[in-house]
Amino acid sequence: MTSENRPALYRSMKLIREFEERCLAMAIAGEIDGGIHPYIGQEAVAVGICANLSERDFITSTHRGHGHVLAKGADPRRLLAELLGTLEGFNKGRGGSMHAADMKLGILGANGIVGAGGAIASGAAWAAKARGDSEVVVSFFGDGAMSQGVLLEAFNLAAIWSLPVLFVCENNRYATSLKLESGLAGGAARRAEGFGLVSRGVDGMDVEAVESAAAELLEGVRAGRGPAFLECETYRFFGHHSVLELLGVEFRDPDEVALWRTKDPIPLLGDQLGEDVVAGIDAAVKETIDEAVAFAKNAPSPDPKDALMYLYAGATAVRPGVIL
Ligand SMILES: Cc1ncc(C[n+]2csc(CCOP(=O)(O)OP(=O)(O)O)c2C)c(N)n1
Repeated sequence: MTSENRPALYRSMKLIREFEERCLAMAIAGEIDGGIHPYIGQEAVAVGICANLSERDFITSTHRGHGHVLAKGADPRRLLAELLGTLEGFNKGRGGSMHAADMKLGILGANGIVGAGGAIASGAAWAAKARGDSEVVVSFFGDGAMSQGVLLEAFNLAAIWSLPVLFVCENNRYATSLKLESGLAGGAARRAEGFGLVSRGVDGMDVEAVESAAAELLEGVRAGRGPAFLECETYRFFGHHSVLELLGVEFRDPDEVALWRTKDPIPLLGDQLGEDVVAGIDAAVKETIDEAVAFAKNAPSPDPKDALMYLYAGATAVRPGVIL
C-alpha cells in the first residue's frame, strides 16, 4: 500500500456511503419498494478487498451487497435503477436490491440466501481453474453465514480441490438481532482453519489494513496455493434493514453503536488526505449520486404484461408478452 492509493480508496468508500445514505432515505420514504439492508459503516471491507481485484476477477455478495458491487466497479446509476425496479437496472428491475449482478464485471450477484454465495464462488473458482485462467473469486458473507451448512461445504470443496477463492467474513457482530456470542461457537477464523484454509483476522474499519491483508492472502490464492479466509471485524451503523429503521426498532446498545461510529473508516482516512482533497472528492461523488438518482427516477418501468418473462429458460419464455 502506498499513500498514492488513498484518494481512490477514499473516493470508493465515499461513493458507497453517499449512495446508501440516499437510497436508505428513499426506502424509508417509500420510494423504493421493500426493505434494503444498508452497508453503511462496513465500506472499508468491500473497498479494501476490491482494490486488489481486476475486472476479470469475480465476486459473490450478500443481502447487504450495494457496497460490494459498487467497490467492484458497478455503475451506481444502474444499481439505483435496479433498486427502483426499472428497465435500466442490471436485472431489468426484476432483482431489486438483493440481486444486483453485472456479469461483465465479474459480479456474480448479491444474494438473499445467507451463505449461498460461498457455493457459487467455489463453482466459479472451479470453472476458472478448469479453464486454466488466472482469475480469483472473492466471496463476501456475514458472521451469521458461518453457521450455514452450504458455506461450510463450500470451504470443504474449495480446500479439497485447491480452488482460487478468498472467503471474506464481515463480522459485524450481529445476524439480524442475534448477537455474535449467542450464534457462533468457536470463532470464524478458527472454523475456517479447521478446513485447512489459510486464515487471518483484520480490523475491518481500517481500509488500508484490509487492503494489505487481502493483498497478502490473494498472492497465495493467485499462485495456486488454494483458498484463504479473511475475517474483518466491522460494524453496521444502521439496523438490519430499512423497514426496522422505519419502525424505530433497534436491538443494540446505543453506547455500542456510538463507540463504533468513532471508528468510521471514511473520516479516519479523510484525516490523512487533508481538507481540500476531501472536499473535492466529496463534491464529485455527490454529483455522481445526484446524476444516479435523476437517471433512476426517469428510467422506464417494466410493462406488467411482461411480468412472467425471464422466469423459465426456453424460447417462448423470452418472447415479450408471452405468459406461459
Ligand atoms: C438461509 C437463510 N436463512 C435465514 C435467512 C434470513 N436472514 C436474512 S439476513 C439474516 C442475518 C444474516 O446475518 P449475517 O450473515 O451476519 O449478515 P449481516 O446481516 O450481519 O450483514 C438472516 C438470518 C436467509 N435469508 N437465508
